[in-house]
Amino acid sequence: RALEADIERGLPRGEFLLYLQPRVAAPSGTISGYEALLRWNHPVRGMIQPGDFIPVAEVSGKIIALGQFVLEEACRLLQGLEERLHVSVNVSPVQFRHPDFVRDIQDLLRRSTIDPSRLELEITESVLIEDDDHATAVLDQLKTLGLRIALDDFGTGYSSLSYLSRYPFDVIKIDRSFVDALGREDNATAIVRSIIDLGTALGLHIVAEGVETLDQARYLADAGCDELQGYLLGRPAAPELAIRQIDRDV
Ligand code: G
Ligand code: G
Ligand code: MN
Ligand code: NA
Repeated sequence: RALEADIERGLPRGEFLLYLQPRVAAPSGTISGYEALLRWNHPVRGMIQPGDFIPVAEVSGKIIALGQFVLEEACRLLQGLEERLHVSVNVSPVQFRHPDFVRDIQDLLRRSTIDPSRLELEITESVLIEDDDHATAVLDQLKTLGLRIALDDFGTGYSSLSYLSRYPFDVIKIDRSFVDALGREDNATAIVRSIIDLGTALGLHIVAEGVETLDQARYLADAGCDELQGYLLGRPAAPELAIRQIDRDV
C-alpha cells in the first residue's frame, strides 16, 4: 500500500503532529487538560484525519511507531504546560497488545521529568475483549507507573458495566452519541444521568465528550459530570493555538 510506505517516510520527516482539544472542569469552565488527536500533514494529500490512516497503520504494524511518537510528543507538550494540566492520548488495541508496550512507556517516563499522573491513556472496550488476563496485567502495570487510565467511548460496547468492575479505570468518557441525544431522545437524559451516578459511586472521574451546546453543558454539569469536552469548549487545534485558548464559562 502506498499509504503504508508514506507513513514510514513521513514519520521521521515531521509530517505527523498532535492537535489538542481542551477538556474543561464543570461547572467552572476552567481548562483542566487536553486530548491529543493525531493529524498527518501529508505533502501531497494535505491534512489527513486519523480515521483515514490509523486503520492502515494498525494492519501494517506502523501504529507501533506512530503510537510511540504520540506518547513522546504528549510528554514533550506536558513539559511546556502548567503542572495542573493533563494530556490524554488514544491507545490503539494493536499498540496495547504489543509485548513492549509497558516497557516503552516505562522508558519514556524515565527519560521525562513529568509527573506520570498528568498523562492519561484512553482505551476503548475493543482493547479488553480479546484476552482478559493480559489486559488486566498491562493495566495494573500502567497504574503502578502512575498513569491515569480512561475508558473511552463509554457505553458503546457490549459489556461496559462488567469492565468497570473488573479493570482499574480512573476516568470514564461518556460517548458523544449519548450527549448528542440529550434533549432529543426520551431515554437519553436517564441514561446519561445513570452513567454519571454509577461512575461517581465507583469513585471515577466522569468526562462527557461531544458537548456542542450550552444546554448540554449545563445539563451535564448539573448532573455531576466532572469535565466536559466538545466543540462548544474548543475544537482540536495545533498546540500553539489550543493553549492560547482561554477558560470559558459553562
Ligand atoms: O481526531 P478525530 O477528530 O478525527 O479522531 C478520530 C478517531 O481517531 C477517534 O476515534 C480517535 O480516538 C482516533 N485517534 C485520534 N488520535 C489518535 C492517536 O493518536 N492514536 C490512536 N490510536 N487513535 C487516535
Ligand atoms: O474516539 P474518540 O473519543 O477519541 O474521538 C474523538 C473524536 O471526536 C475526534 O474525532 C474529535 O475530533 C471528535 N470530536 C470532538 N469534539 C466533538 C464534538 O463536539 N462533536 C463531534 N461531532 N465530534 C467531536
Ligand atoms: Mn478519545
Ligand atoms: Na470517545
